[in-house]
Amino acid sequence: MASKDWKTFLIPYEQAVEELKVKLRAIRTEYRRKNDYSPIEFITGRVKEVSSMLEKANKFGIPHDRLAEELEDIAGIRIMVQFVDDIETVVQLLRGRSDMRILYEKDYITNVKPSGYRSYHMIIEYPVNMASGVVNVIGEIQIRTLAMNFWAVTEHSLNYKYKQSIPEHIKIKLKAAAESAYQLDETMLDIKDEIKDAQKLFEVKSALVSRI
Ligand code: 0O2
Repeated sequence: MASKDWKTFLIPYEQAVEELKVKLRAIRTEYRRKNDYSPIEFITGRVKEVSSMLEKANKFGIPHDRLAEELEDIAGIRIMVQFVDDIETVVQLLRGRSDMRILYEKDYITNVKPSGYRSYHMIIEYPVNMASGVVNVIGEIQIRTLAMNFWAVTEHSLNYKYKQSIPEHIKIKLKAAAESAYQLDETMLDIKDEIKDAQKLFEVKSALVSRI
C-alpha cells in the first residue's frame, strides 16, 4: 500500500480513537462533577504504527487486504484505574454502552501471560460516521491498574530495545517485578476505603485553597 493509501485506511481508526478518548474521559468528569469517586484514573489512545501493523501481519501471515478484519488493535484505547476492583466496574460500564458492541473479552488478570503481563482486554466494534457513510471499526480497549501499566510499559520498551528477545536474566527480574506489582495492587485494594477518604479530603482542601 502506498503511503497515501495508508493515510486513507487509517482515517476511521484515528476518528474512533479521538471520539472514544473524549467519551471515556467524560465519564471521569461526570463522576468528579458529582463529587463521586471515579473508577477511571486516566485514558490514553493511539493508532497502531504502520510498521508495527506490517510486522504483525508478516508474523501471522495476514494479507494486507484482511488487516481491518484480522488486526484487532489498530485502534487502541487504554483505561488506567487505581484499584483492581475498579477494572470490573469499568468493564460493566463498557458492557452497558449503546455506542459500541463488545465482540469478545480477554482476561489476562485471571490468566496472567507467561511474560507476567496482566490487563483486561475488550475487543469492540465501534461505528464511525464518515463522509461516505458508517464504517464499523474494530478496536481494543485495555483496562489495567497503574501498577499493571507501569510494568507493561516498561516491559514493552525492553522488548523494543531487545527486538522481542529480552535476555533471560532480565526476564527473571521482570517476572519478579510483575509479582511485586501484583502484591502492590493487592495491598492497595486492602486499604482502598482509607485511600478514597484521604483523596476526597485532599480534593475538598484543594478546592477551598483554589477559591482563596
Ligand atoms: P502495541 O505496541 O501495544 O500495539 P499476541 O501477539 O497473540 O500475543 P494478540 O492476540 O494480538 O497478541 O492480542 P493480545 O494478546 O490481546 O495483545 C495485544 C496487545 O496487548 C499488545 O499489542 C500489547 O499492547 C498488549 N500485550 C499483550 N501481551 C503483552 C506482554 O506480554 N507485554 C506487554 N508489555 N504488553 C502486552 P502489541 O501489538 O504487542 O503492541
